[in-house]
Amino acid sequence: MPYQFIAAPLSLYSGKARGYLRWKNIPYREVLSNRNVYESVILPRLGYGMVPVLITPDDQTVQDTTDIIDYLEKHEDGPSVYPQGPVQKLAALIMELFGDEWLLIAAMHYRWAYNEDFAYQEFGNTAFPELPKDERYALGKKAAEKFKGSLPFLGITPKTAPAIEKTYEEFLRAFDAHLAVHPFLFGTRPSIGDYGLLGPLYAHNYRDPASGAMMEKTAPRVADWARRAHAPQHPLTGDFIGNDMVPETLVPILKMFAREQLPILQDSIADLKKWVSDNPDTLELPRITGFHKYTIGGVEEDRAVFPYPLWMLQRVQDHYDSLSSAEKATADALLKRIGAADLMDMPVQPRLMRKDFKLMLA
Ligand SMILES: N[C@@H](CCC(=O)N[C@@H](CS)C(=O)NCC(=O)O)C(=O)O
Repeated sequence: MPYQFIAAPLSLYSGKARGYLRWKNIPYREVLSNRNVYESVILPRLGYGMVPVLITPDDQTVQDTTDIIDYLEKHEDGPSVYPQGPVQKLAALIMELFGDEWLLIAAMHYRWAYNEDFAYQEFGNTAFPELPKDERYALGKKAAEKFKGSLPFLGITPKTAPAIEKTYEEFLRAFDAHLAVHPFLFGTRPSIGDYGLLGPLYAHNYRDPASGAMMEKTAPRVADWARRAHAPQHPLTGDFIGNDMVPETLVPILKMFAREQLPILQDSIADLKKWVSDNPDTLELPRITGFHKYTIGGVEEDRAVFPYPLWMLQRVQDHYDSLSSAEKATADALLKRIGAADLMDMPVQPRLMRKDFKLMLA
């Protein structure tokens, strides 16, 4: 049995892991996460509904795209998506966090502001592929309610919509300029950071028709990158740029991370601490620990506080902690330059871990 990859074309995180599976030339079979698979495979294995899911040839279940990629990096041969260079790797991990959890805001906004009907049909096509088109649409609309309903929790409201678009366009222009020089974030080989960006930028903002048209127009090189990073075949594995260099053209994007996402993460740490002192006997974290004010493109709005991104932040910090003092000095220079000097001064405490598909206190 090859690997089974349970996923869906419209799913943001499926696109991230699929791009990786294809690049790494992993033998796998994709299984559509229709209602039947959801009920008979996903729910019993995870205890809740989430895609994508990887089932290994020896029948282990792996969920969370980061865990899927790390599992395959460990168990399969071939070139790695983690740069060897300590500073490149730090920047790549930051980009994964930025794509997975911050560009998610733009991905959700554009899907529901400009592609609503398409999305309803796609939800129905995924869950009930056997039904006629209009029934798929009607049931898809019902199935999509939860996702559309999550917008205010992510801080996506009429008040923030213009700022979300402004910051997303700024990101697109910066990434387009980078891609004029390098095919991927750190050279000719895609990195874990590329796959973090691929989630929001492929399944939502490239594949959703109105968003894809906007991407082609505003940032054609980003659309081309999305096709390449998700392409079925990669004749060349490519290489990371030498000398542990972080391209100058990534600095504007890393600055966006520092300006926009870092304060959210700082607040989330404070909220985690509060949640832990309010719930001293609970080890499993809820999806939301509280609510806070966040700022996007200078506009303030209420938003839920999610502890999960702190697990990803912890990965960034653990990597930094593993560096020698000389390497730390080079990493510090980059962090200072992008306005993220605080990043290593805000440990995730208490530490988090993922166990049995749950986010827990370590
Ligand atoms: N961090 C997870 C996120 C996965 C995720 O949010 N998947 C979405 C579809 S793209 C989902 O299944 N959501 C169901 C839910 O949130 O209840 C990962 O990387 O796998």
